[in-house]
Amino acid sequence: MKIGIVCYPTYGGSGVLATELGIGLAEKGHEVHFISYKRPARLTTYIKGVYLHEVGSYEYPLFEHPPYDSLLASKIVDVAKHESLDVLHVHYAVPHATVAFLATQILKEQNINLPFVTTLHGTDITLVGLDKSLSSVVEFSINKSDKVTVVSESLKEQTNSFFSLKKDITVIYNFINLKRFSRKPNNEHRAALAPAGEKIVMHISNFRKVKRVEDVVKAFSLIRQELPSKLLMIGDGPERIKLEGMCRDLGICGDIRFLGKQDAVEDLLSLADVFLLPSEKESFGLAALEALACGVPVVSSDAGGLQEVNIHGSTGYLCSIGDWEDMGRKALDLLKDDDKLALFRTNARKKALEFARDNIIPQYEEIYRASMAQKKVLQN
Ligand code: GMT
Repeated sequence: MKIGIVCYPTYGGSGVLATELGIGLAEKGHEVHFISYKRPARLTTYIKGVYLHEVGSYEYPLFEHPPYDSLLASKIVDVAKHESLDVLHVHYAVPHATVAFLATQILKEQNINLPFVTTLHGTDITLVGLDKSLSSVVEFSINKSDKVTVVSESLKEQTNSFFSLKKDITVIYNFINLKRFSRKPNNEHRAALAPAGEKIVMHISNFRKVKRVEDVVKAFSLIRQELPSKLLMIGDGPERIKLEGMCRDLGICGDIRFLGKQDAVEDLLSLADVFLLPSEKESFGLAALEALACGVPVVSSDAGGLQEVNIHGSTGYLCSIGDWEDMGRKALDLLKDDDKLALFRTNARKKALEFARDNIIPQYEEIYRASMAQKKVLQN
C-alpha cells in the first residue's frame, strides 16, 4: 500500500507512535509518506520506503499566524495526487482530521477518492477537543473520517461520552518495538549517574501541565529521605523552569539530573529501577509501555488508559491522581525489596510483550484495507 501519514513531529506521544508506525509499515514493504511541518523526532535515519514531505510556512503581513491548515491541506492534495496514495492516516484530531476532510473533498472534485483514517490519541479529545471553541469541528471531523481508531478502551469510552458519534471506533493499542526497547545494562552510565550505587528513579515526558511533573519531584523527595537515590528527568517543556526552582527550594538539586530531550530513551530506561508517571490524564501512556519493555516497574496515576497497561501489584502500582505521597511510598516499597523488584521487573517485560509491534501493526493494515474497500463500494 502507499500510505500517507500526517502527524506532529515533536516529542509527543502521537508523533512518536505515528513515526514508529510508519517505520514498521515501511519495513513490511509498504511505501510511507510522512507529511509534517518538520522531520519527526524519531525519524533519525534513512529507511527504505519512507519519504518525508514538509509542510512549509507562509508569511504575509495580513496573517498573524501562518495558515497551517490550508498549507497542510494543499500538501496532502499534492502528495496524494503525485504519489498515488491509497490511504491517508492522520494522527491527532486537531486540526488533522478536519484538514484531511478538506483535502479529500478537494481530491474528490478531481475524481480521486482517498479514504482517510483518524487516530485519536488523548488530549485531542480529553483536553483540546473538548474545549467549546473547537468541539463542534472535532465532532464533525471524527464523523467524516472513513475509519476512526483510539489508543485504549478508556479513550473510546470518553470519546463516545463527550461526542455524538455516528461512527464505530476501533481500539488499537499503542505498540512497542521489543528488540529496540529491552534492558541493556550500561555500568559506565550507571556509575556516572549514580556513583555510590544509589537507586535510579526516572520520569520521561514533555513536561506539560497534564503530566503533573511536580508530583514526581515531591514523591522523589520522600523516597530520598529513606533511600540513597537519584532522579533522572528526561524531556523538556513548559513546566521545567518551575520544577527546577522547586528542586532548589527543596535543596535536593544534587540528587536530580535534568537530561533534556533524548533520542535513545531505551538506553536511559535500562538504567532505571522505577519509573514514575503521575499524569492527570493519560489515554494510554506510551512512556509507561516503553519503561515496562525495558523491565522497569511503573508507579503511575490511575488516569485513563494507564490501568490497561500498568497492572497494580504486578507490573507496578496505580495511585490516585495527585496522591504523590502514595506514589513515593509505593516506589519505596519496591526499591527496598530486591526480590519484589526482580519479580515486578519480569512481570513488566512480560506485560509489554502483549503490545508487541508485530501484533499491533497488522490491525492498522486491516483498518486501511477496510477503509479502501468501503470507499470503493461508495464510489460504485
Ligand atoms: O503525552 C502527551 O502529552 C502527548 C500526547 C500526544 O497526543 O501527542 O500523547 C498521547 O498519545 C500517546 C500515543 O497514543 C498516548 O500514549 C498518551 O497517553 C497520550 N497522552 C495523553 O493522553 C496525555
